[in-house]
Amino acid sequence: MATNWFPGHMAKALREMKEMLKQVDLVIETCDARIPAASRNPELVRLIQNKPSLLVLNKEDLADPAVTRLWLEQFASQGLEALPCSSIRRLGCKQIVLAAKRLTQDKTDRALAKGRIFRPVRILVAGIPNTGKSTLINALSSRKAAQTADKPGVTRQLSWIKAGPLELLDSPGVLWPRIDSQLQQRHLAATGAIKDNLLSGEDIARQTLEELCRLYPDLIRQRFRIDPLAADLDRLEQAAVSRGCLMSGGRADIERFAALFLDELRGGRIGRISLEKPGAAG
Ligand SMILES: Nc1nc2c(ncn2[C@@H]2O[C@H](COP(=O)(O)OP(=O)(O)O)[C@@H](O)[C@H]2O)c(=O)[nH]1
Ligand SMILES: [Mg+2]
Repeated sequence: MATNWFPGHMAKALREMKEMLKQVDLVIETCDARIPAASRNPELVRLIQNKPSLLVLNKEDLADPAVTRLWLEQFASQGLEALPCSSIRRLGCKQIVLAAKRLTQDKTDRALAKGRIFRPVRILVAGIPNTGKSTLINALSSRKAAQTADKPGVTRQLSWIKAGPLELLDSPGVLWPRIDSQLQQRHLAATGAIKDNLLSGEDIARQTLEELCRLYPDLIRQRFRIDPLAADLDRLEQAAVSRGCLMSGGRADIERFAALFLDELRGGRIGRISLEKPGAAG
């Protein structure tokens, strides 16, 4: 069911974004701090490579802080400006404003030298769906100017929003036509960046639970009361039974539990979890 993978509005958004780049001083690229590899669109990265840019690792409140630190070190070593942020809690916003001003200082100074009056720093906020672009804009502008939603595909129009010294352009999330890595594809689905119906919810849940049993056994043991390290078990079924997610007759209701598990994961209720570490193969 790959019908919605690269819908027409995303292709159109990329084209429009290319046009908008001429008008902006800086691009803020948002990614999901839990999956900083899978949640960056290589086509967008290519599109903005010659523009000053700032990578925001958003939803930092849901990610493992130790792993986020590793990512920040890795991006710094690559000469890429990156900052952590929890736009929903408005944490990290001041640093973003300061970085945005610093990264565009040359341009501002040149404009002033030419005798131009003050002009706000113009910023395009771009990234894949559901990485919190609209929430970040609202946090930076201290009001609910941009529409947000816990599902991809809500922001469809490009529109400017004033935020003190900044002018922010919200944009629709853009995916790319081919995601080669199945692992990254699953990470995108598990965190809610792509619509669930692209992959089976049960498969995503089962594989992600397996992954979490390896990465965060203690969190899984605490939350689902199963043995995360026992061999040869369907842990999804075990966790469903342990949670009391049963059908009449007493068998595990795996479909219902898979949805519940993904909901808890996406909402951060299992704990602060990062699915990707720097350097790991995708
Ligand atoms: N926990 C957490 N959730 C966030 C954060 N930023 C955004 N969200 C949530 O992620 C979902 C998508 O946000 P939205 O701003 O609409 O994403 P967009 O598609 O990139 O514009 C919404 O449910 C937001 O409440 C954050 O920093 N932390
Ligand atoms: Mg949006």
